[in-house]
Amino acid sequence: MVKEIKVNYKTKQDTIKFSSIPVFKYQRSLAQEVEKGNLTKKKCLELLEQMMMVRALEGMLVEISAGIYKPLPEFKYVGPTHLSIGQEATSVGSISALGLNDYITSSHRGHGDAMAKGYNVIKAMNLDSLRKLLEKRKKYASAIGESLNEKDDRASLEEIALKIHLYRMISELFGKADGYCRGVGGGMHIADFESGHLGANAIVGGHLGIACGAAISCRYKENGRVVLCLAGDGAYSNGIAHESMNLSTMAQFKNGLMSTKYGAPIIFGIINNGYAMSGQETGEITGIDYLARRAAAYDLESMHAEVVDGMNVLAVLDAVSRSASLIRKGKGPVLLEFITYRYKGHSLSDPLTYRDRDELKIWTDRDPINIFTAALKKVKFPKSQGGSITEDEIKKLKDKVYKRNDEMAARAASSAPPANDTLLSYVFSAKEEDDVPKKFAKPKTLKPIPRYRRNKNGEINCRIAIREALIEEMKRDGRVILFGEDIAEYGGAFGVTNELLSVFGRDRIFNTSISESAIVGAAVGMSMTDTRPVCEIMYDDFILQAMDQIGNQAAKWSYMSGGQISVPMVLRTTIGGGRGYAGQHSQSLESIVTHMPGLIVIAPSSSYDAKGLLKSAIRESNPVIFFEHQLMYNSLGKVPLEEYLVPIGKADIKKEGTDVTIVCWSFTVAQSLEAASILEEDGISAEVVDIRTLVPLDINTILSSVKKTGRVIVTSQEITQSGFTAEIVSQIQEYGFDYLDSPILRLGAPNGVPPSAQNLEKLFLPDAEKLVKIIKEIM
Ligand SMILES: Cc1ncc(C[n+]2csc(CCOP(=O)(O)OP(=O)(O)O)c2C)c(N)n1
Repeated sequence: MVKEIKVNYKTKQDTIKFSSIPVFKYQRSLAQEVEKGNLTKKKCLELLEQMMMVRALEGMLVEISAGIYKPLPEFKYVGPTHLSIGQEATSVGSISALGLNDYITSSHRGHGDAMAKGYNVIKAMNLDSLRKLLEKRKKYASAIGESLNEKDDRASLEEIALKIHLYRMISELFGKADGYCRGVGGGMHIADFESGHLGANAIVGGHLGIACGAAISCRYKENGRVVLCLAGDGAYSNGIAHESMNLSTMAQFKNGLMSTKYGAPIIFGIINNGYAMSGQETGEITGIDYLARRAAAYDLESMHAEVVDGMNVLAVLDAVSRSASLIRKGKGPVLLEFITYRYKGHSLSDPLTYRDRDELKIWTDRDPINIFTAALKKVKFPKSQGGSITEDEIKKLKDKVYKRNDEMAARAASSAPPANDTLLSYVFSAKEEDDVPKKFAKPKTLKPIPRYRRNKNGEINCRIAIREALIEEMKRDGRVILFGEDIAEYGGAFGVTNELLSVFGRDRIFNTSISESAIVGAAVGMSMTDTRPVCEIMYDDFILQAMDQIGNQAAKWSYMSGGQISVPMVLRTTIGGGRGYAGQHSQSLESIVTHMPGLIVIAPSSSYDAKGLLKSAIRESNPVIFFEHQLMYNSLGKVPLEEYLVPIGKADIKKEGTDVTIVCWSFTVAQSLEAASILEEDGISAEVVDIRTLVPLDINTILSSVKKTGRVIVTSQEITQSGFTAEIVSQIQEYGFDYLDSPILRLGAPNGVPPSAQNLEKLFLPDAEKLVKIIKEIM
């Protein structure tokens, strides 16, 4: 397909202009807001209460760490202490501007974000939903000594819900089973998916790709939701931040290339507290004064960026409210830089030698809670709202907040830790395949679905088999969305996705920037928000660029969330050598991902398996890494016209034999079959076990074969050092030692780098002849 846009520049002299970025635009007073009717007394007290709740929670951690927290004098807190004291206005102001169904992502310093998200969801729910929520959370109500009563009014229900929220937050920090993530995530990964909190991330910047994916999901589903992505100033220098901002601002979202002109609905919020850990954003580790300047690099509207006074809850509320309404008109993304400060160090073990008291004083004089409290005391609220706020009212609110915190801390401290037998419970999601929701069950196509003719033997090549799997699943489920580098018009580096753009349109299959991290991160965020992304990374050599997103995000979120969510995404990529592409385009890096619990790893060897396994992978609830061998795309194999699935985790005996077992996967299956027929001529009967799925490994099929033959060789194109072959060898010797008549062998590539020269590449890679030679030595 020819692109809609012609590449052409008029060579006329000009200068590039950037749209300006307002700095501290908000200058209104609380009195003005109240007078205009923008803020009620109730809303103001809610803002204050939230800020106090964050301060109380974090103050508790300070005191516990110092052993002076009165309600729990003996309690030993073990865990991180990244406190946001001083930054409360940013968390509270920004999240209070969101709607009930909007999403947030947060960072290692995210207590305030989690507190505010839960709080605002409770406040925004209608009474019926609140009752339903509490019904669901009944066991937590009884854990804190509360019982639900039909006669409870809204205020009492809200109070119980807030207590439960706090109890579950503190329980998570204390490593207790009642925590939001059942105690396995801890404070740095706290998440409440039910309330739209898509998780805090301890990888600095790690969640920006996830937020971008969540926004792409919302955009695709046209659900009007906004994603607020909060991260520190340090995070915004990380590669994933740049990739995510670039991916989110891609012109195709807004210029009509896709069916709706709607910018990705995301607010990137920079919580600029002056320091990364100790590195200073301004004057030291970046070259700019305001990080908001960076927005000018990403789209022509400078992402509607603003610098906002992050110590003033009203300024934050105002900026995020305006941004959210811009976004809901399709004008996103937005970048906001909140200027704030953390009063404590990076953590409580930070000796704070890098800043002085004078600097701290400048910022403590601007304490967000004190400033807002002072303003509240001065302002005249209408009588209908209960009149002015008295000193006594504020004191009562503070007492209530601190008492509630103390009580919930005591409850959390004495609650049960997670049971030992849950140690590995949530590594993989046990979620069954879900029914396709009605809305997505019969997606429209732009033209009829192509049918691929078989040859007279009923064969198609592997490329077409994979394409058929994609087509069938895209047709079955409108939530299946494909994206990656050059997969639209170009069809991907190997032509697998050819034709799909003309059938499904750009909403369902789109090109991305060359941003491996953000591609995978977006897939994680999309899958967390109920779409079914299939992303493509051209060569598996490039997955090294995305390792955080694969290993720390995709693989871990089911576990870190305590099983709250699954991450149903597929990452397709290619492996293998034989084309002279050398060190950075022909590796077989299976073991890199098999080392990461939480990922399913598949490497089919035939057209039939590739199609059936990919379809299963797309319906799977866990993240799947799907390895396609570059040399397999043109190989023919029988594929029925009728629909079928190949189960994940089942090995397949490709040839039966009695004298020796060859365990293999992907391209080495064909080589093993070739070796088996050569051996046959010498009277050696080899059984070829194609594992098909590396994780979970069907060790039982391997062991049954070894039991029969007594001899085994494991082969793949990986280099031998620390490869997945070693894992299989180890499991055979662990569980099948008694069956063995000779040592277990392996054949991989030697421990070097794939060469380009053909003679060397041939020497480097395993083949049938090498297999035959090594097998004969043990017969
Ligand atoms: C990828 C990564 N690199 C380094 C760290 C160690 N680390 C934890 S927090 C932090 C500073 C982060 O700064 P910023 O994003 O400004 O957030 P702040 O801590 O100031 O809230 C560093 C370097 C990490 N957790 N992740």
